[in-house]
Amino acid sequence: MSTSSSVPVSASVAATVADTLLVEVAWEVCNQVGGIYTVIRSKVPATRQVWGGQYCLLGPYFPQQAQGEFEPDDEQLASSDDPFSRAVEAMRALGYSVQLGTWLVTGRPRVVLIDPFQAYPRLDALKADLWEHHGLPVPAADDLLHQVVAFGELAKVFLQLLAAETAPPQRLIAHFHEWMTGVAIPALRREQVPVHLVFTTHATLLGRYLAMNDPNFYDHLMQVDWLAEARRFNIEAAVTMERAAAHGAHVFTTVSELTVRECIYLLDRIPDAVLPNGLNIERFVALHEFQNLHQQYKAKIHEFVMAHFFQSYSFDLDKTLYLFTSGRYEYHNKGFDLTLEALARLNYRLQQSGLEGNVVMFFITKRPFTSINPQVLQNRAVLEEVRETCEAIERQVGERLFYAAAAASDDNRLPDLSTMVDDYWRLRYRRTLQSWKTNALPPVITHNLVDDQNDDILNFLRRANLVNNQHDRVKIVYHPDFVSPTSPLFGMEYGQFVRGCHLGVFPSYYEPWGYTPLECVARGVPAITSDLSGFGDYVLQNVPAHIEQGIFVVHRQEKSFDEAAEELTDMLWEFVQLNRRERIMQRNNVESSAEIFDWKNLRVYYEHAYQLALERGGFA
Ligand code: G6P
Ligand code: 1S3
Repeated sequence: MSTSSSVPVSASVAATVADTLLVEVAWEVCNQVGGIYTVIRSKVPATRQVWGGQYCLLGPYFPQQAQGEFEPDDEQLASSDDPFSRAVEAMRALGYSVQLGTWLVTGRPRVVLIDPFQAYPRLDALKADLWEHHGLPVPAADDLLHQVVAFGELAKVFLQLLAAETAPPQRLIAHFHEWMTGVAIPALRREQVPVHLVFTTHATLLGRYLAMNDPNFYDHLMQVDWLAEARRFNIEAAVTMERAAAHGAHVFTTVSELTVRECIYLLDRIPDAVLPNGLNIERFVALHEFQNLHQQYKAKIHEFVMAHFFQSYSFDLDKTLYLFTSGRYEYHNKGFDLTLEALARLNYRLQQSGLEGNVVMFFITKRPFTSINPQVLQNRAVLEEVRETCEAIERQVGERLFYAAAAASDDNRLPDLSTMVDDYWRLRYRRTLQSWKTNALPPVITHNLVDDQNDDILNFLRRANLVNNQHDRVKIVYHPDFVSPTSPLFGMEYGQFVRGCHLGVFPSYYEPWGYTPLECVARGVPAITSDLSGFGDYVLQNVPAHIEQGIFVVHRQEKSFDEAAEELTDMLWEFVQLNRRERIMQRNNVESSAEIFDWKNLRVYYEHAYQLALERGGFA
């Protein structure tokens, strides 16, 4: 049972909405790729609360991906007379295939999906137009760029038809996310379609490449020659599209103050607004409920840890803390390098300190692998066998003890329980345990990687000898696949895994926003972020009591790697010294602070941007 309070819509916003249509265009509508999916999906309930039936999402139609989350609604199309349906009808009448339906996510918004491939026969002409009118070069053999160009054209046609369905005083706003959809913007401007255009970049393309390749990216940012660098990374077409969208929009926005800097130096336009990312925060009516969930999912992680480690050596799970990091495999950008360095230092401090307890650190990311390590799977299976054997013995002893107790006459002492176990189960118990124990160290990685030798995480662990030795107080589990309920190792949702952990560690070097720490906070799990992530920067500026609320920000701006690693080590060191009562209190504080990041509070930034777009795009 959960609650989600609603913030009232202001009178001025309500007045604007009454005669305005809003279309949000994104590549990730019904098509999960990365963070933008989270933005648009989680924002739906708050957006619908303001915009109701005036709102629609537009994206590319990929039947495979849309299958599980899109429901076509042709009956509604036939009976409905709203502008979105009429525009879909009009586009179909022109011979296009267009899907209208519902996105089956919380808030159930209306969506229009258009198959980009239907424009492929005209690709050459579309590319020639982009070059001739906007100087956008599209190379011959790049399928993603071809899809983007084709979808851009079809999105333009849809918006043209929708604009034709709206008559003053009704107005139309189209909000494009990221360069993949923004490619429609220059043509909409040139053809003077009466649409108020907003473009949001969630990260600049060049910024991401440069940050990955230049250890002093932030120092060099001001001197970057964007064209030369775009050519060097072979991304000239996409970067040019991104710049054209940024320059063509009436209102240009990004997701954090940090990305503003990139926009200025790499896209040459100062963003008009920053639109911070939120989540749809649902809180439990009974406050202790999320604490119970922590306990419940931690027990599931315990099972994994027992299977993974206990065949080599055991340790006290009640004194074990679960830390994790997760995200796309960008070793340097996501701060995996800093995290590893701090873990090695923490391991040393723990060994020297005499402090009790262990830390198990999970790296959850995605790398090409051939299979799950068979030994890891085997351990899991043997542990299951141990459990079944124990449960069978427990049942047998339970029944026999019950009988003995009921039949007892004058001797009320507890009988010797070991005599109540059959020889069969004794033998099976011994045999199971024999096959369980080994002298090998628990592996640091759960899968066999395609390229084990050149993996940065593994190479660090080898160099630092942080390889799950018995004396190591920081143990490592590198899981190069996302956690999912179908995974034989964890068998849980990512969100459940997060709840079962004690701390999320995300000290990114490059992160326009960064949802991972926010996803921890939303579940009442403390998190570490950095001042080079949009989220961390927002927290520093807007949440003064963030430390009390369990959000820790590593200072990486103008700090050396070594200084940042030491600060992160100190944070981890402080955390491992908390006692259980302090951790429970901290989780309560984290959970109660999450509401700041609810879209109901953050949607106001979007409303301002839309207001600005309406003021700017003047159409006769
Ligand atoms: C939750 C549960 C408690 C449990 C605690 C463990 O708060 O409600 O019953 O003792 O988790 O906390 P820990 O930080 O040690 O996992
Ligand atoms: C981007 O996704 P990414 O992980 O490629 O957009 C996200 C949503 O705005 C943002 O959280 C993230 O930092 C960006 O990098």
